[in-house]
Amino acid sequence: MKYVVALLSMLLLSTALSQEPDSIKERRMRWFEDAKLGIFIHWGIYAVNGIDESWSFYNGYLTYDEYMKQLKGFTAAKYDPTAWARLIRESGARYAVLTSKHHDGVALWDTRQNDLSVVKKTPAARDLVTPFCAALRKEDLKVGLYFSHLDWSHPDYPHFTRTQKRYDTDSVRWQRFLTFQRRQIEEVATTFHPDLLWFDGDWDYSAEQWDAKAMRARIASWLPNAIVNSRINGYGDYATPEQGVPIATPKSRWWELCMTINDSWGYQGNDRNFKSPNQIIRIFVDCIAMGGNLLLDIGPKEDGTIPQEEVSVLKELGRWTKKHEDAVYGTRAGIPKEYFYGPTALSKDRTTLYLFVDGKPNGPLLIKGLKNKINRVWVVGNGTKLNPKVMMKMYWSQIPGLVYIDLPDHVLDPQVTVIAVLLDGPVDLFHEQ
Ligand code: FHN
Repeated sequence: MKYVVALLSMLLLSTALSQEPDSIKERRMRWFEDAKLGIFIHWGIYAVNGIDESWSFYNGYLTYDEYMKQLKGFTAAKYDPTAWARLIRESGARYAVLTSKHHDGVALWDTRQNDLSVVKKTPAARDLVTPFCAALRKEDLKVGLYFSHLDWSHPDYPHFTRTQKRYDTDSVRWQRFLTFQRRQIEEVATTFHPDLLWFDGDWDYSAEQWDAKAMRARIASWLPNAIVNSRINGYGDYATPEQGVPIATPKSRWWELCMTINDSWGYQGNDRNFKSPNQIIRIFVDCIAMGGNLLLDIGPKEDGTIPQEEVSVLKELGRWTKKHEDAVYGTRAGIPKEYFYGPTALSKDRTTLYLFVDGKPNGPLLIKGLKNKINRVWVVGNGTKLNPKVMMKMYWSQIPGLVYIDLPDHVLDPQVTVIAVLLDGPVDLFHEQ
């Protein structure tokens, strides 16, 4: 009887989810859409040798046993979640996502489903997720937890490495794995109550094989207000482009670019290819201008310390976001590039247009096709009032004049300067008939 009730409630929930009114989803997504910036944290035993997370044994760069020897070196000896949360807050991020379990199957919490956790198998010998969640919440940050559906260590997961499969089709073993996966997700959901579940590793099997629809309904029953990313076979809430800044605005209303700060997700001491603050801020601006979020990844060392290069980047990112917070948090995608040759954003009521200016312009800024009257123009975070000049407005033409804005050198930000243009109402752009 209990099973029948559970099945029925699942069916009801999955129907309700598939018919979730836009207004309810919009409310659920609002903090995410306003947040703009999150910090991704890949932390696991792969930091011990400083090698690719999970992939290094899957791709055969070293044997599984060699990879798992890293368990003995993972200490979390200097893990300070309060300091992490304060740095994340200082970076301007409004949420963070920690890898609770990557494809290698090593859980960062005291899972009851098996012994493969940092609690039971490493010198860290404690749950690292609970203090992470508590520290984030103390800093008024939203909590995200990454979870890998696939688990290359689990004896019932069909894939072991790129060249070795445990089995092809064995419904008993696959169902046993699905039960394991479901129970671990339930642990993560009902123990930590994350605001965001960041799934990964759904690519080996279809939504039907993963029973993704029912899983999404279960998550809704455990966490009715939680947001779920796209990597649950099409049953997620938002798109997750990875590493490459989208060239065109993604079709999904909600999306988040996840990107490494150098070229590695986890800590790799040999990877010195850190992006500069200017490169990261300009990528972040591109995401804001296209109405999306940036999830910037850091990789703490095995002892829990965050590499100094990453701390420095997060601090400069924080300086910039704090100075320009009006043009970041709560804004929406800007106007098409035909009207201003650069990234722009709009206030929620669409009456303030923000222009993002890279470097030092060689002449005045130019806005075309703006039908609005301009009430005021100023430099965000600096306050200097600027004087727009409208030229080429012909009395006989419908085409709006050209708006020129001179930008004096002393107002320029060392990274990206932001100009606010207060309009006489919601932005109104001229369109050729
Ligand atoms: O395979 C993982 C990879 O290790 C990393 O965790 C990224 C982060 O988005 N996700 C997968 C690759 O898409």
